[in-house]
Amino acid sequence: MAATRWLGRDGRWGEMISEIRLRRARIDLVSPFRTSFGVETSRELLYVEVSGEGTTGWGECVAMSEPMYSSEYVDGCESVLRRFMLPLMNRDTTAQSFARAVSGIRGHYMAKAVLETALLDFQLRRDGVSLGTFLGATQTRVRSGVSVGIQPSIDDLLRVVQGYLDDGYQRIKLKIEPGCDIEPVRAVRTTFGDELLLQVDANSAYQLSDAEHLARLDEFDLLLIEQPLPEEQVASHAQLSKVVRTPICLDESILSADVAREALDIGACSIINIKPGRVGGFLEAKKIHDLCYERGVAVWCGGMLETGIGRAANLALAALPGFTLPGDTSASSRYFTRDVTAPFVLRDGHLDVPTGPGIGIDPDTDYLDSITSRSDKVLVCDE
Ligand code: SMG
Ligand code: MG
Repeated sequence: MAATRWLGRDGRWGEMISEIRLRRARIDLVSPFRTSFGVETSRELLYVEVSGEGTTGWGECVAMSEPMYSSEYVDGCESVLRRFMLPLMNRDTTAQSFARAVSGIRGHYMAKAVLETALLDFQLRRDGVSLGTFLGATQTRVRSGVSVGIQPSIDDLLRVVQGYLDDGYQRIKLKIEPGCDIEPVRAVRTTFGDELLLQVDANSAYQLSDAEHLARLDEFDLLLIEQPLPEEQVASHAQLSKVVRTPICLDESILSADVAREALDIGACSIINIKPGRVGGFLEAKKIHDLCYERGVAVWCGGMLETGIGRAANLALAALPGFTLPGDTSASSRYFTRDVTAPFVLRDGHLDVPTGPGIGIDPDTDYLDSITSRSDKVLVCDE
């Protein structure tokens, strides 16, 4: 292929994009993951690969196969990428210019994020800069927490939690739902003691009328209650926080830095779970971090059952100074028997932040190909 170099706005020569691919794959989870909205037994994957001049940038879409966590789902992401986002691309589109170009498309944060991340990875690899350095990381490793799905019985729950603590996880998050909340939390707190960093996540399963019930969690000294009420009911979370003493953390509701600012201004939450995929990408995620850091609001990095590609990028973000709480950044073995990259391994309760260019890790292409159902060239730029 002819050499395609371009003079970037920064005055430096860089490689142009010659090809974009959408890859669909599927990977089984080591155990079913049950939340208040459903059970995941495998992960439907959508990767975006941006290539040019021998460099490939990767993005992993965080959307699930069904629109149960939020309105987005993986087939929908692929569709909106193909119909409305990829047509906005040029050979010299950057993550930053892409973010501006798609700002007029409402919603579809997870679709925006996967392409923006692949573009960012592409340009950072080209420039030899790690994502962590680009974002302003100050930590070389991050404390790992683990998200524990709803279990069939309290005995099962205690066994699973014990296993994760034996692995070295520094914080436990319990998924809860109405009818499965106070007693499991009590059992975990009683069994593992007051020192355990413990929090819960309801994935929007409660109503404001459950406020008194949720206040019963106060006695367990939790770090936070994550997203108790529906995504749209930001103001109701402010009401709830007047009844419940445990800090409220928002996940699904926080779709942008503007929403984060408003939520903090009205007292809807005092902690924020930042997921780049949920807010349209790393550029917006960094804005939320910076806003919270300025205000002294703690943040932590959420997870969406990512494979190594998405996990590597999340770790770079989680290394920013405002990420003072352990995230749902668990080891590869918590999710998969074999990850698509070299596995992320827990060492002393931490995961290392990749230091190589871009996201700092490459997929094992043979293995990835073996779980791939299709890989489509969607944009080819020929001289
Ligand atoms: O990646 O460890 C992970 C999953 C963490 O609980 C987790 N994610 O609401 O925060 C959340 C959920 C969303 C995905 S549930 C299938
Ligand atoms: Mg959550």
